[in-house]
Amino acid sequence: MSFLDTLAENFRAYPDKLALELLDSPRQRVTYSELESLVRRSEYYLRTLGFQQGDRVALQLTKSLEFIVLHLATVRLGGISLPLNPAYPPDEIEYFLSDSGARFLFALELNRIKFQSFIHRLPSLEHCIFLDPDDPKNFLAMLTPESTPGSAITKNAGYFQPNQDDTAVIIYTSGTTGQPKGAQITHGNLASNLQALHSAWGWQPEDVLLHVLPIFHVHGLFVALYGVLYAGATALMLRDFDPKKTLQALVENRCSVFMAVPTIHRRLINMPDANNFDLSHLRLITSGSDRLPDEVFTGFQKTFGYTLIERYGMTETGMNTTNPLHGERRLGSVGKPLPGVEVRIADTTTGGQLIAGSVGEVQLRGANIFKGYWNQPQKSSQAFTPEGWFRTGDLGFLSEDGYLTLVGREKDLIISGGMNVYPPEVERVLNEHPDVAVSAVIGCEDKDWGERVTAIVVLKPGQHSTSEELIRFCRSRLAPYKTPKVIRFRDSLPMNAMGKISKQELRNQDCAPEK
Ligand code: MCA
Repeated sequence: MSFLDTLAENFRAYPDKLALELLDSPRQRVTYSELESLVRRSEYYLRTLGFQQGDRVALQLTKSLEFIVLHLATVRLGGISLPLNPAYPPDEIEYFLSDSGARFLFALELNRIKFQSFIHRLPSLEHCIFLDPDDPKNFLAMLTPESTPGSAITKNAGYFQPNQDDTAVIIYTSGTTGQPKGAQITHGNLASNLQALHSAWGWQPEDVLLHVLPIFHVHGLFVALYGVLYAGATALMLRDFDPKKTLQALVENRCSVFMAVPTIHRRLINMPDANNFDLSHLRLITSGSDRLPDEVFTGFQKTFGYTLIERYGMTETGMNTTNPLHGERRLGSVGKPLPGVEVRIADTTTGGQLIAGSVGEVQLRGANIFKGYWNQPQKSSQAFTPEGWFRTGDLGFLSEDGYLTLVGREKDLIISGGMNVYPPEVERVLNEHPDVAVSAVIGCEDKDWGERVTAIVVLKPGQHSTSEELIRFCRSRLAPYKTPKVIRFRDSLPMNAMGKISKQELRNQDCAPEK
């Protein structure tokens, strides 16, 4: 059964039940039947614009009902949804739209002028619709039954019946080389991963999840939001994360499920009055997207009396492993493979499989693994071993009893607040600055972000750019979370024996230990 089948069943099974509520202003709430009718009207609207199966629909919107409804309408019509971070600057957006060949774009009204500077360069982009989800006369209000007569719910009204291999969503990920790549997530990937998580985490229709994550990533979109819709449960959503509002909402609404990244969990336990919040009604609290530091694991236990469930996933694979809901939630480990997911540890030189306890590359197989990068056959095949194992680039080991522990990465990657930052992408931007001779970007340990994006820059002779100027330059070309938080200047960069910049030496010298 596809996710779309389960969603359709839940539309029928829980017509009057609250499906989604956005707790921020403007407050929006819909039952399952209201959600279905908004999705159908959006499908009708897209069809009147000439939508065809396989069309790519880009969404660069804030976390809103508009985003969710348009996203669901796209996949139910057999299209490919392209969720985009609203903070991406125009250069990055132009690349995503052009690479994916998007035919539709829904973007924020306030970005209209920015988009107008490049839209004419995108021949496949036929429809740009600018919305303001904060306006009461917004897009959804315009989709009345009268304006969308063909969307009336009939018993036999259909939706796309996907093959396992049909792409449902493309999520762009950066990389260590070249431009970002569009990971194609198929209907088969979604169904298998949702089913696995449903049983591992004991999802129930009675569950109420507090949703504080962005919905343009796998974590917030599939693990949290789809998790709710798949279970016929309820999602209460905050657009932005705020520790106080989060604790209040968890308690006031007696939520049963909460999912977050370590930066968020740390900020919750650091609230001065955290002890006053009784979270004992929560049955499932997970942590992912970044390594969970030991002190956050134990701090959460001490403050809230709850042992966090750390799990491990990637954009290309969805969720791979989790600590158990019932059983030992092991400190420092990301748990055991989910049903249907195979995990092996491979020697980084020979590629041979290693025994328990030995550190090597984590490799994965299963119906959860993506089918490849959009229009990138070579990069797609490089992502797999000849035997079909997906190479994660993460280093780890399995214990005798099957728990996976991650110990590092083979690839040059920084994870800041749960967001992946690829240093070469930041270096490329810095090196474009006329005053910069060369730069190297590293992640320094940071109590709040996990890792802090730090750039070491060598200026051209006679140039005097300041760190503020270079940060401003990066801000205009990169999403804010990729922009270095710190820039240090040096006369030269240390080289290793291979003649490459030694990032390890830079980390030793330039990441001053935090007090
Ligand atoms: C915001 N800023 C950041 C980050 N987020 N800087 C570095 N790293 C970040 N992650 C910057 C802003 O640009 C701003 O900079 C300043 O920090 C404060 O912004 P604000 O919006 O207030 O940030 P925040 O609300 O404090 O956000 C922190 C956050 C957020 C809540 C931890 O980053 C977040 O929601 N992270 C979760 C990301 C996530 O869901 N990742 C999943 C992808 P300035 O002041 O200069 O303007 S990974 C995934 O999906 C895989 C499959 C998995 O396993 O989960």
